[in-house]
Amino acid sequence: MPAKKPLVIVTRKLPAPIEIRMRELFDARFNDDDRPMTQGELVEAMQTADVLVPTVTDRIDSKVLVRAGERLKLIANFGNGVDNIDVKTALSRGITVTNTPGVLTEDTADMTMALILAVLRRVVEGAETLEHDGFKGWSPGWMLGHRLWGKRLGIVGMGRIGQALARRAKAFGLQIHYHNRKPVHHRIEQELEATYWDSLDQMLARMDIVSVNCPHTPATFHLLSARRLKMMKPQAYIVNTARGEIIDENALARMLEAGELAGAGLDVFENEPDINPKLKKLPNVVLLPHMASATLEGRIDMGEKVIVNIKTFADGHKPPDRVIPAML
Ligand code: 8YV
Repeated sequence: MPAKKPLVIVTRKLPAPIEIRMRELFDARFNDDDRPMTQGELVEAMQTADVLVPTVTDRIDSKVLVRAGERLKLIANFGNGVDNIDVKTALSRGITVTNTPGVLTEDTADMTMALILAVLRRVVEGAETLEHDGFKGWSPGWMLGHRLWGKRLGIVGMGRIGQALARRAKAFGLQIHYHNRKPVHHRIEQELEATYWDSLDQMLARMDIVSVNCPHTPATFHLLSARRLKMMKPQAYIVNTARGEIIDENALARMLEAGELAGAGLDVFENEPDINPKLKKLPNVVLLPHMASATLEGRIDMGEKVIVNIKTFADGHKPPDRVIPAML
């Protein structure tokens, strides 16, 4: 990294306080109109910059990485998930990769809880009925949803977000179950009164609600495959605020349509921004446009993390949020 201010290219528009601070610290170039970069523009940026700050909408694959310039030494991702980056290829070319863990946890857990509530209690359907003048008066059978209290929630991936969701869900009277590569510390398990399932298949078959909260890696692509989705109870619900690729979206849409699952709350999709048209037509589904972590506070915290990672790296130290192969 040169002694002068590093040339930092940010691919999307970030909150003003972050861009101002970046301007003070770095030779920073921004994307004022916020249009996603093409692969060609990304290559151009990677040939010019010392540091690239991409987001989930940038595909940093091996094709663009092999064309990166000599001076590109850091990819400081504005985001927690790094499935948009071929990290192995980056590392093999001497490029450090960082992300923004920890600061989106509470917001994402809030939205996951909101989706659980929305789907089981038909919140969106109810609001839409009013919008379309469909409320003709109360009746005992009007808009019946399902009670959360006492139901079993199976969390797939008990990392920071999974645990934050579990804390909220416990307060709503849900019983916490989880599948993870390994059990969490017994003190956390005790606090959450959580039950660990070594076998994802076994857990899925017994849950009333399943929430996906693990990262998308080659090992978790279609983790919820058609075969596994079929193991779920037809009365069960599924919620995903992690990555669309973790669920076989076509299989899910088919099953929801056929009534083989009760409903779904989805904030993420396999081919964003495209959404399986079948999903859009279903009444028992709440769809959100990848906004689980979208709070101003969260975006500023993410930007702060990006700045700390770049500054530490530029000062010759190891940035705190390095992505290492064991995380992939
Ligand atoms: C962010 C996310 O909005 O950080 C992540 O992994 O999925 C999102 O919540 C997005 O990644 C920003 O790049």
